[in-house]
Amino acid sequence: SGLLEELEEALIDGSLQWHWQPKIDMRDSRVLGFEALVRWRDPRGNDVPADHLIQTVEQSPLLEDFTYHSLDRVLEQFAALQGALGHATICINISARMLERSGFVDKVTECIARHGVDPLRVTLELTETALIANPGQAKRVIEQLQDRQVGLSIDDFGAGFTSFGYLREFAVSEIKIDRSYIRRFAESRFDQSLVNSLVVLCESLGIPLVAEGVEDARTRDLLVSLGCHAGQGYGICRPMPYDDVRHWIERWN
Ligand code: G
Ligand code: G
Ligand code: MN
Ligand code: NA
Repeated sequence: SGLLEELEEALIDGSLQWHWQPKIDMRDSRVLGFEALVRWRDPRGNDVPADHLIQTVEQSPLLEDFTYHSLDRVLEQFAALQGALGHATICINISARMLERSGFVDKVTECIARHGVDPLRVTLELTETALIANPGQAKRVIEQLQDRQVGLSIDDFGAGFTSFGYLREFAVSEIKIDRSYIRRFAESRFDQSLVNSLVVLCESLGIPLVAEGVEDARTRDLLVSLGCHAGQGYGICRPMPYDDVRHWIERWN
């Protein structure tokens, strides 16, 4: 398709951008880290929705090139900002299919090292459906990533047919509750109960829990009162162009 050819070009000309969205401790607003989210304006000047872009890439032979390009770009930018970032970490979304590709862990580690970044400050975000598709393979790769001190976040937790079993199987370093549970949070007893249970579960397992899609102060306060302290969302800060991050940190602190 035309989109693929243009994307192939974008991997060379550097026109793909990553916006950064902060994740904070909602009790004191301390910055915990950032999630990198791809943004792309095609050659005709139209913004291509990220979900469409990712779906197209995932079904194409470009997936590997795109993934290593994204790691390279985001880690390069993270390294350049390290002095201003304190202890903040970087979360990079990775398509689950990448777990099946040979050399994935080596290439990730190599890229982190090449940019002089501490692997403890890098987290890969995967959706749970990925892990369920091929649990044996996923487990091996995740263990290797853990050995190399790279974090693993389960994105959109609860969005699919969640099996809690893999929390037992996989060394997970963060769980992100799917936005759908946070959206009607203030009105929904069910969603509050679910988050409450996840808080208890994650505390006893020692896994940090993050609420995504926090859009207003009421939701934020309620999450904190239920013990969910880490949050991300438009009500805290929208994803911003990389070039704005340094200035944003200075003003936020
Ligand atoms: O930023 P936005 O909400 O439009 O993102 C839409 C979807 O695209 C989300 O599911 C998000 O996880 C995914 N996504 C955004 N950036 C990246 C990226 O760099 N790599 C991968 N694999 N997925 C991404
Ligand atoms: O699938 P994933 O969780 O990676 O998707 C992240 C997407 O969610 C990004 O496209 C980002 O732009 C979007 N996002 C971030 N904060 C909010 C929010 O508060 N509300 C909504 N609706 N989307 C958000
Ligand atoms: Mn994500
Ligand atoms: Na998510």
